[in-house]
Amino acid sequence: MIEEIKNLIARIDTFNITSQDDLEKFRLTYLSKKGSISDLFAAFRNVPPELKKETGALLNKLKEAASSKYEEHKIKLADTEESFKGDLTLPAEPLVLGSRHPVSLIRREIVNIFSKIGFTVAEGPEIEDDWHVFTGLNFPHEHPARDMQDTFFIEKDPDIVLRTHTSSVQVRVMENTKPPIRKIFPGRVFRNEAISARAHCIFHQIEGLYIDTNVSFADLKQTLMFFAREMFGEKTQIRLRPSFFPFTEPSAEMDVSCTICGGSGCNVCKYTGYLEILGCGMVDPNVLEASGIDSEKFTGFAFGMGLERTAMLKYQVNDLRLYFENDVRFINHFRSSY
Ligand code: 2U9
Repeated sequence: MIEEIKNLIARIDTFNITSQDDLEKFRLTYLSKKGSISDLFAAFRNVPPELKKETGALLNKLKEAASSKYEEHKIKLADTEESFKGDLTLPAEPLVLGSRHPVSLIRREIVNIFSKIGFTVAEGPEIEDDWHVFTGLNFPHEHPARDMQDTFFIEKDPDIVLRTHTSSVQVRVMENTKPPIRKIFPGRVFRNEAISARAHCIFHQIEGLYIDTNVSFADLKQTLMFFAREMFGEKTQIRLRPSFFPFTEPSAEMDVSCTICGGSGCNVCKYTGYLEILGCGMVDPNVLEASGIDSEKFTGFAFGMGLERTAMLKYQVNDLRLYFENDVRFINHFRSSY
């Protein structure tokens, strides 16, 4: 059997493969189930024990020689025109290109706008502890946002939650950075809500934080005006309405003049001329102190907006669920944008 294997190795070496037919003949002769190598492996069972080691090694060498010669010629032949059986006159398969998700487009646009006035991006964990999501942000212990209805808790440890806002990243930055701080915080957030056209249990936010000496409400207003005009056009008007958030004092909600009618009134803005876009305010001194920032020396402003909501205003797509279904027919509407 040893001689037979050696002969086969030599024959494989000299076997001439110049066409697909030769390649198939080679495969059938040596490598197929009914080929000679398979027969030899079957016969190996009857080889006396003292010859098994030498015969086995040679058999493996034979198989390796045949397989590598086959693969090498298969690739070579695939590259030659002779092997091509298709019709070169047929039109090419269309290239299926992906496109950016509208939420990614909005995120990029907002990041670019704020980067023009010195804001840089910071990101942080989606799974957080109670301190960074609530306590460090001046949420009283009995605040309804902590309720199981609003927050996803980890069953085994109620101290661990899925963040309900990206403000937790701001707390982390304040703990680790000395002012001045001028950052924006994009990210995914989670709230225990039933899914509908207007609400989803996962959505995206972008928040901003500016802390320095002498930061005033006028700075906040000017920054947000700059943002609104860059985002929605230079004729955009803004309107601030008083509001309340545990982490800012005073707090406000900002509207922009309607992106459809420009403020004259239409059914999108319900004839008010304005659309709500974000919340904002001066960072509460308790929040600064909780993260080790001297509230006598420093003041700051913060703001936050939902990316899906901003995309809705910009692209006039009013069903939130569309942003999460990843239907390419929806996504491809945004192919030419930006
Ligand atoms: C720190 C201090 C202050 C961030 C702010 C809002 C107002 C706000 C909502 C808009 C729509 C969230 O996506 S939404 O539901 N956000 O109204 N966010 S001020 O204030 C902070 C954050 C962190 C340390």
